[in-house]
Amino acid sequence: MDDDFFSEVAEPIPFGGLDSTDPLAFKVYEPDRLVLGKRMEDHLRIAVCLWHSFNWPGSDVFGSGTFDRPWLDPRLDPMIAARAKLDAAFEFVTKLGVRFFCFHDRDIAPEGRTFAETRANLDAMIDHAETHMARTGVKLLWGTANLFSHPRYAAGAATNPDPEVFAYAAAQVKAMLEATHRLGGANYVLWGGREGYETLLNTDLAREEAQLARFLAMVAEHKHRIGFKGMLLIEPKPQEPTKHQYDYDCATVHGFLARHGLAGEYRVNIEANHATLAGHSFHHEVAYAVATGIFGSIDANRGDYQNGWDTDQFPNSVDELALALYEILRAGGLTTGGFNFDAKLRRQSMGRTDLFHAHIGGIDTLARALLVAGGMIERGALERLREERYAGWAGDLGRSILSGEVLLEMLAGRVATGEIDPHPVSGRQELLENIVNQEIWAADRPARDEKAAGR
Ligand code: XUL
Ligand code: CO
Repeated sequence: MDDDFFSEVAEPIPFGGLDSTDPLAFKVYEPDRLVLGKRMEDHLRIAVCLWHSFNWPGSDVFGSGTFDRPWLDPRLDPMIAARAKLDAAFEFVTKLGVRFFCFHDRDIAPEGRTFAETRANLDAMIDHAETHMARTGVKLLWGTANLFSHPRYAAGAATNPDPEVFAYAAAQVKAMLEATHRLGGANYVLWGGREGYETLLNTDLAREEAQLARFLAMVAEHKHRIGFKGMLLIEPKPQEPTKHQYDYDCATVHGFLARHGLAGEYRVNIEANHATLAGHSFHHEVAYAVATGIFGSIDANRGDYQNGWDTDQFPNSVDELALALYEILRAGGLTTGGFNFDAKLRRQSMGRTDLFHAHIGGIDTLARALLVAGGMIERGALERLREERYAGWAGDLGRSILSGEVLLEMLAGRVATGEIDPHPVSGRQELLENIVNQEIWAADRPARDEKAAGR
């Protein structure tokens, strides 16, 4: 097999600017460009995922793989194929010029006939990944274990009715958590692949919740035992593959963590399309996680508003990403997290170069959204209007209510005398939306022009 999988693409993808006609150049993303005093690359911490981009052949439930991926040829020896896949992925990531990648254990190492053989495959491939990382400087945003593809996990992993499956999943997560630690991963992700149910008729909800809590407590304990300093992240999703997934959305995960004393141990990896499948906006999920202190990282893939399933498309809406980025920047920006493209090409995008087009478009969309969000923060109009809206809570009445000094009876007395007599005020939603749109239409405008205009 050839060892140059992307020979059509120059290294690394250059910045061409908005007037560029080169499809293999970034139009907006300039890693060194400063936004709010920080480099774009450091703001966004972009990652390529191995699962969808290198491990998936372009199959769907109605048809087989369509993609030109020589490393996925089923006639190859599984370990030779695994090495070629990782070589291709590192060639891609370095040519794209991003700093991070993400993977499941099964994305890089095939399952063996026994657990010991599977472990040996993983160890050999982690060695191979370590060599590539040392050579290229590419870092691991997160590692995770695939606890959903093998038939043993058909009824869930931690929430399986059979404790032996729980134990098997525990062994698999232990291995992958240690591998992530060894590679210096910034986070470890737990997406509850099949932690949910198909029918309540055979499901004991209370028991399964207790099992999941026990599992997550064991993972946190092991993290501390081995000295892994990265963040543990749960990835909410409401359904698919199961009819109902327990980690439904950020609020559900937050309540679960609080109920089981795990609140300090886990944060969330929010996937844009999972938010919309849960009936929320991506903006809502990010804002909720920030407000409750559990925001961790992002899987940036979007859905299609026409479909009710996880289409996992590369992001292309500046409007939607800008609102999410605004919340992230307001909260001080990403720490251990990043923007991972857990996204799939469409099945007809068969060529290897299509992977570049998809990532270049997604990264440019993110970069443009970052400029918009940075402008919203810099000009501060939205924040000022929000603060004005709550100004009463900084006054005597607001403070005395929140401090617990006043009782229902005392408030009722002041209302009865007419001393307290509220007058509704405008929420000014359309004004706020106009401010956001103005930023979107003028994202490249430097802040000083704005100041000169006296806004
Ligand atoms: C599935 C999904 C996964 C997780 C990692 O919908 O998003 O790729 O991100 O297991
Ligand atoms: Co994901």
